[in-house]
Amino acid sequence: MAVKGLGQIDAKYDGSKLKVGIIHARWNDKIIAALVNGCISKLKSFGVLEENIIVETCPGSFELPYATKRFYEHLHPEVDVVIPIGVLIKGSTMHFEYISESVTHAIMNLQFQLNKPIIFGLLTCLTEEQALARAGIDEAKSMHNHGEDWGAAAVEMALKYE
Ligand code: RBF
Repeated sequence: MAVKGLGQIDAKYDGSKLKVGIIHARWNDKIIAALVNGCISKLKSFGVLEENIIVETCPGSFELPYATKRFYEHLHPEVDVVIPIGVLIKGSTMHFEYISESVTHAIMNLQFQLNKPIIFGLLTCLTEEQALARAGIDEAKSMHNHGEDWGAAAVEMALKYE
């Protein structure tokens, strides 16, 4: 039995009135596509309407915090929750460490600056194999698709803590 993951959902949430933003980086696009699709299908399973899911992109994960800020403040102030999605895979230089840490802190802080929920849709993986498994792609080692968790977390945060 899996121990990790969101666990049992704690209430029956009706997402039919919610507006949700998804901003995804374009690096590691195959993995991103699976995560975004998993996220969208989970949102829909809570009743979020297709027309109320706004998908936008940015170049890479480093750009996610600023893109999220401007999305909320300028492009779509009507949304209830934003899910920034990125996939960082460790390479041979220090980029991974700097981007992972700074983006994580920036997203955390942004919630308090904007007073809005922001979901942590960032995979920080040591190998491509780890990232594929966490997007539910790698059949052999497949875990569940983490994008689904982010969709469920968004609905709960938007409705319970509105
Ligand atoms: N962006 C990602 O979203 N995932 C990555 O794994 C990733 N790796 C990078 C590795 C290097 C060496 C560089 C220079 C950039 C990388 N980026 C990655 C892009 C980064 O988040 C950003 O979009 C660019 O640096 C432009 O600001």
